[in-house]
Amino acid sequence: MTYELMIGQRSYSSWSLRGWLPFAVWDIPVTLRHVVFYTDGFAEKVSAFSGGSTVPAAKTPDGGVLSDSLAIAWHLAEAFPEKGLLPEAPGARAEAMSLVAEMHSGFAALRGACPMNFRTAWDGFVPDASVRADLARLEALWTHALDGSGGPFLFGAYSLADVFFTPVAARIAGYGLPVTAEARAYADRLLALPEVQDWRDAGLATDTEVPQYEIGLPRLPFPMPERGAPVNHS
Ligand SMILES: N[C@@H](CCC(=O)N[C@@H](CS)C(=O)NCC(=O)O)C(=O)O
Repeated sequence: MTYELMIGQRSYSSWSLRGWLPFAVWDIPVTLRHVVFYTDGFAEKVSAFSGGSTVPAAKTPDGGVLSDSLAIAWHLAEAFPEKGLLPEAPGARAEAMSLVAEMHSGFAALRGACPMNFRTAWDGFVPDASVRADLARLEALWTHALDGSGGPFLFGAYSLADVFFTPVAARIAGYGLPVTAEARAYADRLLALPEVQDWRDAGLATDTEVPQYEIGLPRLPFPMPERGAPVNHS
């Protein structure tokens, strides 16, 4: 038995991406189950799988049910301590956990105004004051972590903190959000990961356009950076 993971459309489901990336990056076998937003049966399928109403949701090999991306992340970090999903040093580990938690509970304005959409970029998006405040907080968190670790990821080696900010990187790219050159470069490093490129490619190949994600601005090609090197786990 392996893990089972239920996800929505890869082009749009930011929380599904957060749930799936740890399995992909740290090479944890998983069987995917797919559901499609805005179609009949979505709620019933999710409920039958996890008892909840949102994706991602996962089942552990021994039948434990995880109905939230944060629970999936904490569980995998605990179940595979040797894989280093979180930094080892206690201070860095605490800060990484704090960033994951803040991403999970916060940035509501940014998430609301800029739904993740890997299929297109938008021309002329103007963030309002609440989105700009979220971006300022994001830059403060990223600068503190990257300056402290020296990069290339928030805590040096790739961790769950990077996983949780990957959908934000997609928003920065897709909406052309005004961030510092350092923040944009970090966002592009997240999007360059082979696993993220695979996720987007699979979404482009299998998803259909969801009209609810249309925001009424002219479209541009999504500025996906070139495929980068795999994460170094040593
Ligand atoms: N807190 C949840 C949020 C998950 C969430 O909102 N997922 C969205 C997809 S990205 C969803 O399933 N929406 C369907 C719905 O709300 O009916 C988590 O982190 O897992």
